[in-house]
Amino acid sequence: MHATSRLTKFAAALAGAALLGASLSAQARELSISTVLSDAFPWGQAAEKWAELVEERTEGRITMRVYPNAQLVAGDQTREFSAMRSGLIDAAVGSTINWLPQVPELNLFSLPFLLPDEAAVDAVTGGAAGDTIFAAIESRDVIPLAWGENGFRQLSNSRGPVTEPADLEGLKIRVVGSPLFQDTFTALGADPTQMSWTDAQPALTTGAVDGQENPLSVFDVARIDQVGQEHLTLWNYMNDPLIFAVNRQVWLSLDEADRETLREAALDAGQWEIAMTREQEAERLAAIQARGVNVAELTDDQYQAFVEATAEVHDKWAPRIGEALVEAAREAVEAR
Ligand code: X2X
Repeated sequence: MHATSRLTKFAAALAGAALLGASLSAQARELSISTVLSDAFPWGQAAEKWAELVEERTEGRITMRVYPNAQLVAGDQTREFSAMRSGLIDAAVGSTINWLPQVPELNLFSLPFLLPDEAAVDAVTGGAAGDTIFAAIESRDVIPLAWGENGFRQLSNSRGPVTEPADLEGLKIRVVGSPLFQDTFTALGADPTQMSWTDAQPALTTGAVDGQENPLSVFDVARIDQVGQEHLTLWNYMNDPLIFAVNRQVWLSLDEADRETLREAALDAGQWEIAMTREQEAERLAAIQARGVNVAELTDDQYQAFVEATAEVHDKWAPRIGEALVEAAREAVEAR
């Protein structure tokens, strides 16, 4: 009798503890955020900022843990979107270049010389074209929340100055993402080869490739000058926006208030990171030049020669991206 009642009390206490545990775990969440670059770069800092704001605004109830270097997809950055779509990754701050194999509309940003300056980028991401892109992502089970920016991608190589298409003749250039990049660099007479960022650095070091293209922040932080890339061309041939996003199931599992918190935090972190990336461009360029890199800026005529040499890439890719989307982007750029 005595023993039974003690047992009953013990069982009740156990059940109570389990209930408490269940309700706590229903509230406390840890979400993974994938990035390609670490917090040594603005890109990784964008993800850390998002995590920090969410943790602060949910008083620690939602923790977002950043996994840099595409480690959740074993370095294969072009699989990040699929992994997020299937739920292997909860969230990501990702580049349109890495997600475009699964979301063809994202090739828009890689159309060569479509977006000449920051105002053009903002007009596209902030307008009807940006809405279409977000809808395209959402139709693939991923909820996009905000834009960030890796930056304008500039060309570097170990061979010599590049100021006209003929200078690229035969240069082996590392590219990532999609066949669009193959087409652009082939149209310019270069020899493009596709590989991940993890593989790119050794390939530059050994001279397996002659050149690469990345924003100034990446060139600067990764010390690309130290792997023999002595020549840099500022040509703004494409901008590489980042997108903050969450897997749809994860999103649906959150209540309204938490969704709003995640969205607001992503918007704030994105704005903060875009402003920082742009502000730092001048000092990064100065640092790169101070290390002895030979920097070429294009005259209007030289720029125009690159535009003309890659016009065929627009003709080929506009139908694949969506004519209406490309047109909306062009209009936004014109009207900026
Ligand atoms: O791989 C690259 O070049 C990088 C780091 O810029 C991207 O992830 C698109």
